[in-house]
Amino acid sequence: MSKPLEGIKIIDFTHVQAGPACTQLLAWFGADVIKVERPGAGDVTRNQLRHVKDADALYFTMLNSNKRSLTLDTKTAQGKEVLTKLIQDSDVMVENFGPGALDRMGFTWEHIQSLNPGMILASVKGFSEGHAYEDLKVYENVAQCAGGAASTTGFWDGPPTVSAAALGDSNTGMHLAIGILTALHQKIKTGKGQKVAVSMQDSVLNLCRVKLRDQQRLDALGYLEEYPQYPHGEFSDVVPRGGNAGGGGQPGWVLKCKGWETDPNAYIYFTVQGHAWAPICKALNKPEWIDDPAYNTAEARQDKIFDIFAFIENWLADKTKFEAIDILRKFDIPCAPVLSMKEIANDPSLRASGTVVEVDHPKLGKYLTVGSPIKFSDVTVEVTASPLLGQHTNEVLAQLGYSQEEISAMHDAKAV
Ligand code: CAO
Repeated sequence: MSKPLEGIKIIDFTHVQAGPACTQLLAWFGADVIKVERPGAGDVTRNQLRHVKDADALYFTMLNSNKRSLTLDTKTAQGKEVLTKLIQDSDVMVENFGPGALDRMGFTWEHIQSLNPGMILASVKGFSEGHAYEDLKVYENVAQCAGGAASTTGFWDGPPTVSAAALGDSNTGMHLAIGILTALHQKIKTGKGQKVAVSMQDSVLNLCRVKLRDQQRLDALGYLEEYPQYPHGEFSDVVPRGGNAGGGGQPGWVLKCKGWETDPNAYIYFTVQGHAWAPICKALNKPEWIDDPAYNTAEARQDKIFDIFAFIENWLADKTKFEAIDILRKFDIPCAPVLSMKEIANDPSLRASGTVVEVDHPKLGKYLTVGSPIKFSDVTVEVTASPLLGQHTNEVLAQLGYSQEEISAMHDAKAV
């Protein structure tokens, strides 16, 4: 069966994580993604944190599956000529170079449009065009700090904290993918391409939307009732770090289970969802709390929520996280075990759903990667190995119409 994006040609001029995460997604869904890399070097992540000598690092293989690799020195005249042909022959070009790099290479948006009016140019930058910091180069944690995530993550008595989730990188790539698909859809109607730009700061902030909500509530009220600082602690004039609080209006916390003294992940997340109060009391064997006015509303529970969590931890003391969830799930309580990466890697459900997949790589051997988190009823996503550096150079050049002699000359001139 053909894939949904089959026939869409994408020049993948991306590196590190933000751009490659976007183009990998499009490649899974069938686009022909040609990764353009500098001859001899390639994407810097091919070499970063290698654990097998002479084999591409997992950082690269896990972000570049299902693509083809073309080496091209786009600063040489021949390289520019090949890139020009590629632009004329493609639907989308994705890039996440430092600010101004594409212009310095000679491929301004105006020039790209003149070469191919249908071209969609999709860019990731740290900050949006016109922003006071638009000239800055940006990596993941920088974006988390600039987008409001770090200031609102962590505990109130600790420093701003970055998340392990790639809110700045892969998250921005996912935003860009949505932008590209939207532009492709518009092109069906107008026949025209356009520029799609996503900044890492904006993408982080988009996920921190509820914290901007909280800032406005704090400005108006002087307190935030769902934060651990309420009612006993102090609020300043900025949204505080709330530790492991729910943030969405349902109080919750990470609670210790049996074995927490030695296992750093022997915890569950427990949510005291308002309308689940009666089942929670039943599960905890505390029926007298169900109708007790000191407990039976969210407002009444607020000033003793940490006493309630302490009571639940006491209940959890002789149960592993998995035993606890097996009991709590019968009462419809929103909760989950804190899973370690090792548990996730070996989780049979994640393997069965194709979310964790094993891939065979010619040099690296078998490795695990995260497959498509998006599931379709009519599309099967197969994850194939990432390309070796320049693996498809000759093939792509031949498809662009170059003869074997011309291709050999380009190799000799080190343009590819
Ligand atoms: N042939 C010839 N030159 C090439 C090339 C090729 N195939 N591919 C890249 N280059 C050149 C660029 O043209 C650029 O040259 P100039 O600076 O001389 O004009 C040069 O390589 C460096 O590119 P860069 O600025 O993108 O790379 P960097 O390592 O200095 O910075 C990064 C990396 C990620 C900080 C920067 O690219 C950036 O800020 N990108 C935008 C934000 C982003 O995506 N960050 C997330 C990365 S994931 O954590």
